[in-house]
Amino acid sequence: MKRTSRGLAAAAAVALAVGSLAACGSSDGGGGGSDSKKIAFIQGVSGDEFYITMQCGIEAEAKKLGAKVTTQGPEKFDPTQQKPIVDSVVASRPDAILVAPTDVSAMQAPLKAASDAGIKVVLVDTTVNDPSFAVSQISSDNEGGGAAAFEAIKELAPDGGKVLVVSTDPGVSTVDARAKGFKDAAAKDSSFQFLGVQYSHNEPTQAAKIVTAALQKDPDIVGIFATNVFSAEGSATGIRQAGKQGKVNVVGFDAGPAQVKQLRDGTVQALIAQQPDVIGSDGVQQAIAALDGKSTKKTIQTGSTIITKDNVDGDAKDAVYQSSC
Ligand code: T6T
Repeated sequence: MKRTSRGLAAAAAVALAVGSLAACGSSDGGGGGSDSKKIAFIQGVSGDEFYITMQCGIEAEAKKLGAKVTTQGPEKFDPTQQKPIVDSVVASRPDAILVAPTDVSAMQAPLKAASDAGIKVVLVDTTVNDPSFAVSQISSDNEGGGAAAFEAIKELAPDGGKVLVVSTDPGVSTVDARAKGFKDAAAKDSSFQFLGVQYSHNEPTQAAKIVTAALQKDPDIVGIFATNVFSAEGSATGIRQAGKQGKVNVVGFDAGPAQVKQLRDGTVQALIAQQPDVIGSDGVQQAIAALDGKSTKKTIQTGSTIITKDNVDGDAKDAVYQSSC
């Protein structure tokens, strides 16, 4: 399976945080002198290889273009932790903010306020209900990715059966779109029974519990779609705990090192890797264009790769996310 340049291959066959709550990681990166443009990157959550890889793309591009980058992220993918980080970044007056909003509603006002304060806002990965204030939005084809995940499960379980989605939280634009893409594709095939979406709150232990409980209730589940790094990691743990390794097909979004290990050991059958580095570098380009008074692209869709055991050491090798730059 191949890495698409832009867009999914058709169903592809198969802080400075305030208060005690929101401790956050912070780092400096990128180049530029004292009068270089200042870009603040606010991750959805720190320690997630998806956002670490995005940070690497941002820092590399910023270095090329002579901009200075700072990166911060909340400890949890949670708007109550991300909002104080955004407020504090806005108070520090960067030229541009690249941000992955953790909730479509709760992050609307804080990010609009950033834009109203004259800061160029670029939405990377996730979005908000009304993103009209943003100079650009860059993300994967999340709905198409969900549909591709269903096609992958269908290829692995051609006779159909029960399928379940394990997601993070409702209100997160990306994973909601992935779950919708999967559900809509499953609805078109009467040999499959869609068991619904269950929410792990981005906690692998919770995802594992969801999967073990679901398998106790419906031991004949044929496929599980886990919508991101942590749901996939936990779903695979749940499969192992239930002794269903290789018997239930698991397709996960994202490709962190732990997920790739689970693919190699046969707990997970396919991964849909995004291009977080490209989302990041495109984000820097759009921010700089806006600051230079040039036109920007309102939306940019980046590509993805389906990784299986067959291509993980070949064509798909470079699609695996980084743990550090
Ligand atoms: O899947 C990515 C990202 O696209 C999503 O918005 C949140 O979860 C991840 O960061 C992976 O953990």
